[in-house]
Amino acid sequence: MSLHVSQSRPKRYLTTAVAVAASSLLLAACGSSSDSGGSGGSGGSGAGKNSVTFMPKSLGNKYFEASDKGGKTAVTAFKGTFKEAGATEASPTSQSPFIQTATQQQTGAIVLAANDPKAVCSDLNAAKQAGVKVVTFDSDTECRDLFINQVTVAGVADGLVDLMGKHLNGKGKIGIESGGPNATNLNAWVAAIKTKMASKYPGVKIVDVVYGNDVDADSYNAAKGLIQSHSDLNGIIAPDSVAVKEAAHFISDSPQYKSKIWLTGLGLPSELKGYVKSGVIEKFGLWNPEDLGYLAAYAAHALIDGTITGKEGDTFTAGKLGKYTVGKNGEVVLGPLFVFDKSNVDQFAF
Ligand code: RAM
Repeated sequence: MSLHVSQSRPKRYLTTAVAVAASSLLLAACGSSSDSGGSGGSGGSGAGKNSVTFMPKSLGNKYFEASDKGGKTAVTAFKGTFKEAGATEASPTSQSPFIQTATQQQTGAIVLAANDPKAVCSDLNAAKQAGVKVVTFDSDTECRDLFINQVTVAGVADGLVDLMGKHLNGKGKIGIESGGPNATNLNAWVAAIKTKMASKYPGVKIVDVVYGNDVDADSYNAAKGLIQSHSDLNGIIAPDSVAVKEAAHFISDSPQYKSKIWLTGLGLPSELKGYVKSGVIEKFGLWNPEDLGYLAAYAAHALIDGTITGKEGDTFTAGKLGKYTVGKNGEVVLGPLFVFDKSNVDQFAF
């Protein structure tokens, strides 16, 4: 199972992550955008055919800081201009003004993780009309040229359901804690987790689904509400990096739940390793978010230079990750779900 993490990478990542985090904090004050030029741009705005504008769900989320860092590495490698634009809030409408600005600036491609599949469509369609290539990553919408999917929906659901179902020996009550209530990826995973759990572990009942909006405080309170309102709860699946981190945070603050609630989900090793060591969480899943951004940037580049149009069977090379083929519905899949636990959690920089 390859996660494309080289031995030397963690140290380098840590150094730059500090810089990325610091700049994101500054941007997060008002919601903003930032440039980093290569030779492909046509000026200070970061516009130009070879410019790629990354739009995460929100700024300040470490998961998207990692994916955007991977995107920047790729854009720098193909000598384009990298730009990141977004707001601090992951709401359905928060991405629209940034899409409009990037279109006016004639960016070559927008690479977006959609907070809401419908709310962004009129602006993305206008961008496409103006000649901008549109790639989604992490969370899809129909109005794009290509979707870079981290792991198939079934891959995420199977992995998380098996972790929980096996731990509970097929019997118990659990809740799901998600992030943004409109996000395509999260809603697809929640639906698939429900279906898979019912068919594979019918004795494990999902009693509630709560949402933390990808915000720390909301996610902490969602976990608290879920646990306190179901006294017989045995576990939580949190398929969202902010939700799983804050559920772990709440359980850590409330030791009476530590041996009672078995928590798993999708999270960053860098954010969860302390909780793994203190026994709040044993196993969780993810992919390499840096590679996701890196692949999305190369896909944008291939669309911009006409190597691909996004149709099934198109192939392109994504730098160090190698060759990828576009599958059904204009989708490219990065790889399988990777499971982290105390044996490996220290080995990853993201
Ligand atoms: C959050 C976001 C993102 C998801 C990760 C696991 O950061 O909801 O979409 O893929 O968690």
